[in-house]
Amino acid sequence: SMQCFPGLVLALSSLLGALALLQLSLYLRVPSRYGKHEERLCRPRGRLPARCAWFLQELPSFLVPALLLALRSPPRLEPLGCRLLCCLFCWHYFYRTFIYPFFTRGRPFPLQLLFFGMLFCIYNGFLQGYYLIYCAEYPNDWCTDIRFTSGLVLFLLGMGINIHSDLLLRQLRKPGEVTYKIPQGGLFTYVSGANYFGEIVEWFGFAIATWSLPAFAFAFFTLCCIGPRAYHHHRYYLKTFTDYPKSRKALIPFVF
Ligand code: NDX
Repeated sequence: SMQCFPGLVLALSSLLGALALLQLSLYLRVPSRYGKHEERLCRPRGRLPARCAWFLQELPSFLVPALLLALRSPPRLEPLGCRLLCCLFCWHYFYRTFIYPFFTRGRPFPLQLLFFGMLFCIYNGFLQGYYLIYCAEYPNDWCTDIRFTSGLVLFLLGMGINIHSDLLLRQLRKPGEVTYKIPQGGLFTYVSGANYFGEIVEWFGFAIATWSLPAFAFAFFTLCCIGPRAYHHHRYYLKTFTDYPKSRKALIPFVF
């Protein structure tokens, strides 16, 4: 049966870090081409309804670690920290796979990006799940360690911000509408990328709570992936709406 190969964890985490840097260099200048940054809107072929696309894309991030957790024999019961942390990861992706897509009012999503997105979710789902279930060693009182508790608080706070902000975005449209408006309320009062800010806080919280290389690599990847996107959203709003709130920042309240 499977066992822990520390070299594999190190290799996969390093590659994730390298992918993060690649993303940063690719997407600082030009945004990734989906949503408001897709140029040719009138080409329906090669795109899937947002609902199916987000479901298919995010499913592996839920399924892979959930299966790893369920299928491990003998089941890993000790310490509690490992299972709790793995469940946190699955909980986020349960939301992202089974709840978020069914309410989204987003535009159809490009198939090509869907394909890469899915590959990414398989890769990262495996890395996080494999590490937590087969490799991670925590003392039995990890649940009371300051890293676990503060990381958990950040994770929950970030998740709350992320879900609330995505809800505010959704409410900007009636069903069937695909136009863009100025987001209002919640953290959108301070930043254009409130949902992204929440997601980034969430994964840095997860990294602190697990205190692990794979989770820090993923948090860094998230930052490099959606950080630039927040900046491009911000520029798009400033260009599109002359009455866009001047004090609003791109990603980090009051800072940037
Ligand atoms: N999916 C993570 N890279 C990504 C898909 C794309 O979960 O090849 C990363 C994720 C993938 C990416 C994923 C990984 C890297 C890929 C990339 C494609 C290329 C890239 C594979 C997997 C790649 C290399 C080179 C390394 C191989 O019509 P619409 O869709 O614009 O509508 C939007 C609506 N909305 C508005 N409505 C009215 N008025 C407005 N002003 C509006 N503004 C927006 O709201 C949407 O329906 C909705 C949200 O839109 P938006 O643009 O704010 O968020 P979006 O980017 O769609 O993300 C949705 C949520 C959000 O909560 C975000 O935090 C989370 O997913 N997310 C997204 C991306 C990655 C990620 C989390 C993570 O890294 N943790």
